[in-house]
Amino acid sequence: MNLSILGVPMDLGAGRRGVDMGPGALRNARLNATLRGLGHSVTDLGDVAVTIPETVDKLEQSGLIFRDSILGACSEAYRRLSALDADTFPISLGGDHSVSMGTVAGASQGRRTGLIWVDAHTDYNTPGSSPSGNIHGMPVAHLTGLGDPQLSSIGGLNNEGQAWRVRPEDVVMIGIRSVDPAERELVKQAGIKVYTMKDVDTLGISRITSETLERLSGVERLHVSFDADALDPSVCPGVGTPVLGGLSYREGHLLMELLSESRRVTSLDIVEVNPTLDTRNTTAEVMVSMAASLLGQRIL
Ligand code: HAR
Ligand code: MN
Ligand code: MN
Ligand code: MN
Repeated sequence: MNLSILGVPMDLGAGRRGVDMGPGALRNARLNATLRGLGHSVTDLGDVAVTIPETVDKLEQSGLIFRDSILGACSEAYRRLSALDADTFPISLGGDHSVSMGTVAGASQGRRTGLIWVDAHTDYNTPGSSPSGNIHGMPVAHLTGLGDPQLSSIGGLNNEGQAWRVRPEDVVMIGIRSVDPAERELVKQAGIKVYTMKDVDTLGISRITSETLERLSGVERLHVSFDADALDPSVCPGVGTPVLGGLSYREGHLLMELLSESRRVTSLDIVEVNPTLDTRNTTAEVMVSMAASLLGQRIL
């Protein structure tokens, strides 16, 4: 496959600094060479330019924390990715999870897209519901059309001339164990399918993956957005918002292996890797291994 890698070194959406170093940490953990070793042709597109937080006022013009700069970086990621051939598989490197407002839209090529959101958090807050005001808790809400009108229109127009959006029924979340009170109501209202950690424990990843692929059988594109905090903090310590009781190393790999076998996934994000909170780049190395499993690495 032709793979294109795009870094979005942005920590403006997170409450703690440091995920802007995620793309460097992932490249340092041999992302590109690992994927080439699996037989892929890998093009690194470099990084999107991101505003340095110290150079602007936190509330900028909009009153939402760093909204204007986040909108700028996400729009640039959208432009870079939507310019790729439809048969190129883009891998976007965060950055905090707000980068996905641009990367999912760009990777979608204006098509109906299924979104597999692997995360401890549902990231379905709006500016009105968010307890923190941090935009990395809001990307899925914006991708489905809620929240700030500019952040929810990054994807331009679809083939029918309407604003491109992810349909709530095309979103499946896996690994969830932290949802804010008002956010819970929004997730329920939207009808988003959520597999909590309780579901992972009771059903198992194998059944969850087949149900997910069945549910998303009608989409043209399929995007995996993988937040490193979905994995247990004992596996991925280098994250800004760790939550106990996460996916094991093998559960993460099994999910990626089964998705790989389906041959349906068309794009990937790796986000929320924070080298300043990590031990010896472990989190980046684990996330590179997850990407490898999604892109064809097998045990035998
Ligand atoms: N729900 C919390 C908020 O909105 C924290 C969510 C953000 N953390 C993440 N995203 N890493 O998955 O502030
Ligand atoms: Mn997230
Ligand atoms: Mn998260
Ligand atoms: Mn378990």
